[in-house]
Amino acid sequence: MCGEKLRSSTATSLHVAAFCVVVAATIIGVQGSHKVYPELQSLPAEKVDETHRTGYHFQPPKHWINGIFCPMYFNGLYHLFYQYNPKGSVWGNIVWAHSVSKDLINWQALEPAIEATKPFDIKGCWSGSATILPGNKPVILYTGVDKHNRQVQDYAVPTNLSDPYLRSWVKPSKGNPFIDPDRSVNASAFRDPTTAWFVNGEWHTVVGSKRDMVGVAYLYTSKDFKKWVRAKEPLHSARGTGMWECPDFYPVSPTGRRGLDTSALGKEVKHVFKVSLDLTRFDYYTIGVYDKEKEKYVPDLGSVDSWAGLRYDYGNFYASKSFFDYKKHRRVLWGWANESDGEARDKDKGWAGIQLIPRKVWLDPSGKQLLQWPIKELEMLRSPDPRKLNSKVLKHGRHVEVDGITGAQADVEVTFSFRSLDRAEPFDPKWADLPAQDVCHQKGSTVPGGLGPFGLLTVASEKLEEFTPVMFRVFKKGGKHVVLFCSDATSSSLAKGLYKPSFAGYVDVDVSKTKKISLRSLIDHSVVESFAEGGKTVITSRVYPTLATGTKARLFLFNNGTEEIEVDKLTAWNMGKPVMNVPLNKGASIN
Ligand code: DQQ
Repeated sequence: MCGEKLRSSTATSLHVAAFCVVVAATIIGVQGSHKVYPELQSLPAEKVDETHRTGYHFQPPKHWINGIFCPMYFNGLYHLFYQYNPKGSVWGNIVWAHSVSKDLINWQALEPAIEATKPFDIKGCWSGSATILPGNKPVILYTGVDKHNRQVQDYAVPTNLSDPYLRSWVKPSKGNPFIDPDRSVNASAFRDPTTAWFVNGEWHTVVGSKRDMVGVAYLYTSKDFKKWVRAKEPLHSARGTGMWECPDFYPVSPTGRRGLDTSALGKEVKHVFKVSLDLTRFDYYTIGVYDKEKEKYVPDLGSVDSWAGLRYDYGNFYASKSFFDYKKHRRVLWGWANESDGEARDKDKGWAGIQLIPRKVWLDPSGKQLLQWPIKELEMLRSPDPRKLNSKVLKHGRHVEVDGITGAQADVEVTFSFRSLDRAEPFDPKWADLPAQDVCHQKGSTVPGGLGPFGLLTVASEKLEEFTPVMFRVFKKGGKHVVLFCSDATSSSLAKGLYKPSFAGYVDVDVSKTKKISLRSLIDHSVVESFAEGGKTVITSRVYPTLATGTKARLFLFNNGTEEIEVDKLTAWNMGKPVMNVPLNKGASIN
């Protein structure tokens, strides 16, 4: 994929976009958005290298995974369907793998739900979504690639609705494909139907596409969920953004944290529209209003489509999908993190790709952004005896080890405070047009500052030859302050040839009022997922330490700014290992 080409680059998103346009036009063998390695895609793993495998993130026992594509809650169980290569550790031979869980943390694996077997999906069964129809009937909408290499939209239904695990799915010949791209649609860029919603007496779904460089969400409607008609106008489109993969469209409540069913409407309800931009390989969203009469989505003023806009995660996070959890009345978001170590290493490791921890998502009281937080169920993996620190002062240039915990598999919550903002460095006006990532690259953890950099050094080796700082740095800009949040993989590994980006985003918080900032990091061997200020800004990094592995990985606190920082409160838990994709044999019951 284009992202992989850029693994060793620190290019800005815009540079990424320009680069990818050129590359995408010239590479032969790009299937959808994934680069194809014909010599590797059907090479089964001889062994599975455990060094960087995760302890509590979702992974199958081996081989390639990409994307989430279909989480759902049905009759007391959570189902996850994901794109999986049963034959190798790079993209290819994709099937819809299927796992079930009672709690979104412990998973058991079933047989694949969908494989490429029919004329309407013979060259691929790609991503899609689930909808629960009236009468409690789940249906999967997915993209099939037909024998002419056209992307068409297909459906599948469970063969036996009384099977609690929905092990077996059928793709009826009657009615498939249910959407055929007409001539005005680019049939090689037409995929990933969304969860359908019901309004004005009709079902609605959106399919991601592009027209030249215009990203498009084509809208289709149906009265009976069988015959679908394209609406005159797309639900939404935006110039210069290229292919829109995995669109997601859902309502959010203007107040509170409760999630809404995808069909929920109401005067006050806002909508979120997310796309996975193939050009940059990041997920972007806007917040806006769904005009059900005009069948249009209109982002709020200031909510920007494209890479100038908001991201769920300012790190390695793509092809995400949300679902409404009927059990807990929340909206849950899942993202996929690919590897950043290169396909040759993926082949040697025998695996590639992880699913990130599911996040509850809701609208920030400002109405201008979303908030995200790891689902509560994750806490069942926390050790009963956490390491705690209170009122610990971090002087300039100091780092302090948080001992007594496993630095490779932990959950850490910490609040930092400071007395004054006087020492905050000035924000260089030249940075205004740069992505935060580039500022973080210039102002790394070892570059001394005023108010910051301070934070955690995660997955660190004893003598700090390897470490991944998750940190804050506060700047003065006009009469205000700007908080930069970084998860910087630059020093994460002594290994050569890795992509080690200085991922970063800004946090919309007025620290002059609170003089405090909070952080939570989920550390799991080769992944660090970090949530700043209650989930206002989130960053995921993939890391491949050579020294800081397993029991050798450590965790430190640090401050490299002249302003003294106090660790008000830190709690760090070792994390346990859930049941991860142990097969659920026929006749057996889920644990
Ligand atoms: N991967 C799928 C596509 C989707 C892309 C194919 C996202 O359906 O657009 O495996 O990475």
